Amino acid sequence: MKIIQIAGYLGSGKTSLIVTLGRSLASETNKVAILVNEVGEVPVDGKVIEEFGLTVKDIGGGCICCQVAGNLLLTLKSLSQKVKPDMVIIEPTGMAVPNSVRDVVKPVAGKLNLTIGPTIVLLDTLRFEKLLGYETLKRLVSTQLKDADVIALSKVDAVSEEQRKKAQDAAAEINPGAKVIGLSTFRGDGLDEIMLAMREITIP
Ligand SMILES: Nc1nc2c(ncn2[C@@H]2O[C@H](COP(=O)(O)OP(=O)(O)OP(=O)(O)O)[C@@H](O)[C@H]2O)c(=O)[nH]1
Ligand SMILES: [Mg+2]
Repeated sequence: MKIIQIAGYLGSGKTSLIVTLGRSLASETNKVAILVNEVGEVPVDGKVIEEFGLTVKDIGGGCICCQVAGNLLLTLKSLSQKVKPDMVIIEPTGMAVPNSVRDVVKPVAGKLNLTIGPTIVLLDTLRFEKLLGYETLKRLVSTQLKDADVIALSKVDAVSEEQRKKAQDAAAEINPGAKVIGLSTFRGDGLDEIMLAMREITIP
């Protein structure tokens, strides 16, 4: 069971991407489980994804990286025993720090037979200047980007080539080691590259 995180700030396009990828991945032979963590009362994203006939386990509550860490582990344990998917895609809340989630998963990887896949962090090209402009937000968004193995510059259909380039430079400055992919879930840009990264990247 390979664990993949699709992270990024609120509204960066995580769920849209996961639903789109989930459809393609589920049409292949392997089973894909999706874990969505919602802050609010109503697990809207869980419902959205359920409509596409994929496995959803909404772990609700606060942030999976801290308060409900126990639940994340229990969820992974029951998935690995009962559902046995090849891939688990985790969408943490937009406020989560991806390495906190990885820190929860890593210690039990051997026992639960988990492979750690890439952390893919979305950077919204429509809003990146705002996000990186406010000091408090900047700290969170930069931390998210630093934890990325892959940075997806999201919504490139909605910005100019110049804006996209600026976002790419900002991403490369914060995390020069990450693979950067231009993404438009709406138009289809970058989806194949992201699928490839999900299959091929394994974190030791
Ligand atoms: N232009 C454009 N908009 C997009 C794209 N993908 C998502 N969006 C829009 O961005 C908004 C947020 O998308 P979501 O997929 O809900 O983002 P999210 O990161 O899951 O949001 P939260 O779970 O609330 O943090 C929605 O209005 C989407 O329609 C894209 O490829 N291009
Ligand atoms: Mg979402």
